[in-house]
Amino acid sequence: MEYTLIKMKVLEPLPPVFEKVKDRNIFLVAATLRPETMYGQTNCWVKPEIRYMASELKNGDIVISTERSARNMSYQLITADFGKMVKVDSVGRGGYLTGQDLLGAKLRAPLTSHDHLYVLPMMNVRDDKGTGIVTSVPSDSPDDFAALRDLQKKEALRSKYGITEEMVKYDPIPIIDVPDLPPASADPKYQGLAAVFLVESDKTLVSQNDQEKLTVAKELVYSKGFYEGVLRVGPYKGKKVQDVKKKIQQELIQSGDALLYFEPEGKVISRSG
Ligand code: ZZB
Repeated sequence: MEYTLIKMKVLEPLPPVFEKVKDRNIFLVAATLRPETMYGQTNCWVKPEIRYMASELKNGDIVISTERSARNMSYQLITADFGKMVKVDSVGRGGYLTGQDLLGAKLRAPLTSHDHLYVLPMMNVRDDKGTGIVTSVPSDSPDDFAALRDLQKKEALRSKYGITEEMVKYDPIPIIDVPDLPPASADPKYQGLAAVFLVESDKTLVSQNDQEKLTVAKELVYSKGFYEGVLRVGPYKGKKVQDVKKKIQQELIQSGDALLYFEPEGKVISRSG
């Protein structure tokens, strides 16, 4: 599986786990199949309980990901030596940290219209896929919209994780018109917001925990939007996603904002758990 790894730069004030590497460039890296949706990023997701690792790339950047994906990266000419991960021991506890340590961190992400965005908690982040860090595009990803809506609505959930109202004051950005989503008969406020339309029109879909319903919605957005979608923003406004997806990926790589990342298909066998 080929992913685009999006580099999201950690901004001041740095979370305490980065105290000893203040002068370095630190990035959270998120694996995505949808580089053309980066115009609509509103936040970044981690799972508080997941263990992450800090590792060093060839160019000296520090990147945060699961250890499993750091190992994968080391086989992809991203690190200085082939097959060798370089753990940065001065980050966190011997190079390791948790999602909890990253909550509320301020980031700069490429292409989005927001100057900065925040690291927020999502329960459905998996540690066995991608980097364990996910970039959030609530306009086009039902999971992202449901999880962001949970945090916006539930003060108890925010306070449990030390998330402020300011960190969740980000509306989904209409970036892609998906044919029939919403249908012409729907409220025009859903134009360019396929995932928002699907989640809000199902009154029984109440939270990020409604996984089965979210999976159905996700498949619908994928099947209708992946190739047929038309961009509403940016230099490729009016163009079909399928015609410009690769170009947008290439540009992100050229500008240093992204890397190519491959992951073996099927069940991944991890050597160190
Ligand atoms: C931005 C984005 C925008 C995504 C969108 C999806 C959508 P798949 O098909 O299940 O492989 N993702 C990546 N890593 C993880 C993880 N560790 N845990 C949970 N989710 C993860 O889906 C790959 C997508 O799953 C990735 O693409 C990422 O979210 C998320 F508009 O990145 B995506 C209809 C989906 N729309």
